[in-house]
Amino acid sequence: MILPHTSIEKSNAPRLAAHQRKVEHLLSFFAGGEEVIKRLMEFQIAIPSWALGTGGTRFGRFAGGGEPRSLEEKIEDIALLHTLNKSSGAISLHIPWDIPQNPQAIKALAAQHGIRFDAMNSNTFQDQPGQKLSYKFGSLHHVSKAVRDQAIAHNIEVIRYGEALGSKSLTVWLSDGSSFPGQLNFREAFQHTLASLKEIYAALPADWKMFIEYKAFEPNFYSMTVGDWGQSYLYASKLGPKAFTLVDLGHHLPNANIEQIVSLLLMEGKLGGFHFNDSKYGDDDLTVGSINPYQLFLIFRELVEGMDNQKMNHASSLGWMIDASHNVKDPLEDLLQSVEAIKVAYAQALIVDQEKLVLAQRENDVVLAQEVLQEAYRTDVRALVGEARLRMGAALDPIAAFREQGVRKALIAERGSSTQATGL
Ligand SMILES: [Mn+2]
Repeated sequence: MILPHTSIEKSNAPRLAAHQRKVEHLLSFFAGGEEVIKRLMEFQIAIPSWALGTGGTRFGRFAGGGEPRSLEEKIEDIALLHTLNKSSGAISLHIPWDIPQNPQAIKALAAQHGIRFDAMNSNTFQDQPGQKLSYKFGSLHHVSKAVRDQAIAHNIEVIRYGEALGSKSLTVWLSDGSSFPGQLNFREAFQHTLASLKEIYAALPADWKMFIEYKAFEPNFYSMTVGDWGQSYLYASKLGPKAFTLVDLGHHLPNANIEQIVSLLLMEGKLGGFHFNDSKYGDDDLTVGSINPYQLFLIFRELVEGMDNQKMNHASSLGWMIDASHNVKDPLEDLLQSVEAIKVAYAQALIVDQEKLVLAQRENDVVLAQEVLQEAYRTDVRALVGEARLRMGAALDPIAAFREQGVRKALIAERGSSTQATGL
C-alpha cells in the first residue's frame, strides 16, 4: 500500500489554519525557532524491522491483522510511516529474521521510498533451525571454542548482508550471562567475549562501526557478560576506534541516571548509538515517552549539549533507533507516537537557554538551573515539530491521517487478518 501525497494534503487542509496560528505564536517570541525547525527536518529515526508486527509477552501473543509477511512488506510499512512523518527514513534489520534473498532488489525498493539501512543486528540469543551448536549457555563468551566460532561466523555473515545493502554498522547484543552464582568465571567470560569481538571487529569494513549494547539483566538473572555501560565501554575501548557503546533506554537497573551515562560516553567519544523505548519496571519496551517524558528530555538535553561540545552533527553522528515491541497497540500507530515523542524531546532540548544554564551552574544557583530546564520542558513545541513535518510534505497529525486513510484496514485487506511478521 502506498499513500498518495494528495491524501496527506487532504488530512492537513482542515488543520492548517490552527497550526499556522500556533507556529507564528512560537516564532514570535522564540528567536531560534527557525533553526529548531531546520534541525528537526534533518533528524531521522530508524525503525527496527521487529517492531512492525504485534509483539508479545512470554505468556502469549495477540496478533493484529495485516502485519508484514516479508522483508519487502516491512520496507513498505516503514515507507508508510515515512510518508506520514518524513522522520522515519531508515530501517534496522535483524538477521536471520530479515535475510535479503535479493539484496540489490531490496536496496532498490528501500531507495525508492527514501529509506536507508541503519545498523544490522545479529542474533545469538536463540537457536535457529538446523543450527549445529546451541547458544543455551551463551555465544561469544561460551566455554567451548566451537560455539564461539559459530557465533563469530554468524556476526561476520551479518556484516556481509549489511554491506550488500549499504548499511554502515553492526549492533551486537548478547544474552550471554549466568543465572546462578558459580555458573561462570566472570574473567574468563569477559576474555572469551573480547577475543570473539576482536575477530568480528577485524571483519568490519573500514567505514563501519560496531555498537556494543549492554543490558543489566534478562534473559540471565545473576550476571550479564555485557551488563552495563562500564563493561560495554571496556570492550569498546579495547577493540579500537570503530567500536562504540550503544545505550538502550530499557537496559538499566531502576532509577539509573541515564543522562549522566550519555554525557560521559559522549565526552569520551564512545557513544555510538541509541535504542529508544520507555519502561516502568525493566526492559518493558513501551512506547518512547509514554512513562517518563521528562527523563527523555533530560537525556536529549545531555545529548545536544554533549554533541555540541564535541562539534558533532546531531543527525548523522550517532545511530538513532527505536527498539520497542508491543502487544496492545497497532504497531504502526505506536511507532508514529514514538517518533513524535523523540522529536518533541529533541526540540525541547534545543530550546534550553544554554548560556543562562551555564551561568546558573557557575553561581551554584540550583533554583535557576531547574527553572531553565523546566522552562524548556514545559514549552509546548509540538507546533515546531509539526511545522518541520509540514515543510517536508508530511502530515500535521500522522496518527489522524493514518486513521482517516484507513491504512490498517487496507493492509488487512491486502495481507489478511492472521499474518505474522517474520521472527516474532
Ligand atoms: Mn536494544
